[in-house]
Amino acid sequence: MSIVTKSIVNADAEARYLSPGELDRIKAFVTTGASRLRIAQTLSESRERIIKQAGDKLFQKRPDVVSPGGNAYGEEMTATCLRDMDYYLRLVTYGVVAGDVTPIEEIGLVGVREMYRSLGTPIDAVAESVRAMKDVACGMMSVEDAAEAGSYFDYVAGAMQ
Ligand SMILES: CCC1=C(C)/C(=C/C2=NC(=C\c3[nH]c(/C=C4\NC(=O)[C@H](C)[C@H]4CC)c(C)c3CCC(=O)O)/C(CCC(=O)O)=C2C)NC1=O
Repeated sequence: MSIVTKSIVNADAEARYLSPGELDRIKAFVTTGASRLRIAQTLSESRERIIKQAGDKLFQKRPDVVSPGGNAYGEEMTATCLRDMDYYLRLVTYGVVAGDVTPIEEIGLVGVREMYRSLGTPIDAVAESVRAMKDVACGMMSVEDAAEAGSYFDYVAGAMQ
């Protein structure tokens, strides 16, 4: 839910007007709108490049995951790993557009530790892949946009610590 919808739901539950604090937060959301849409556009348009380059960085840093016995070893498993990175990049774009981490949390982070544990996937390496995507993606943006985008990647990687 975006901050606009969330504020309206909360205010209406109490049959009241939006509070000054809520209006301030909505103002900040509207003011940052153009920048958030620009970021989401960059991430969407460059998704293949971001995932390819970040994947290369990850496998350089963590050769164990693509070595025999590693969780992403073999063409099919490596492709599944890159697919998971694509999932997280997509979720980051949802968060950026909504100005809210809730969609990322609900779609991709609830129960994620247990899931990766049962798959035998080293979650610290998944977090590393998210940080690598952050580095590649933020390198394509202005300093301001990179700071905004970076916070969502940090949120995902942080939830995997
Ligand atoms: C949109 C929300 C969502 C997420 C997040 C998601 C993740 C997800 N990743 C999976 C597997 C996997 N995920 C990985 C990923 C990796 N292995 C590594 O060593 C690397 C560190 C890492 C890549 C960065 C791999 C290799 C598998 C396959 C594991 C297996 O089948 O043994 C699976 C098991 C089912 C399948 O293979 O598709 C799920 C559900 N699915 C979803 O619907």
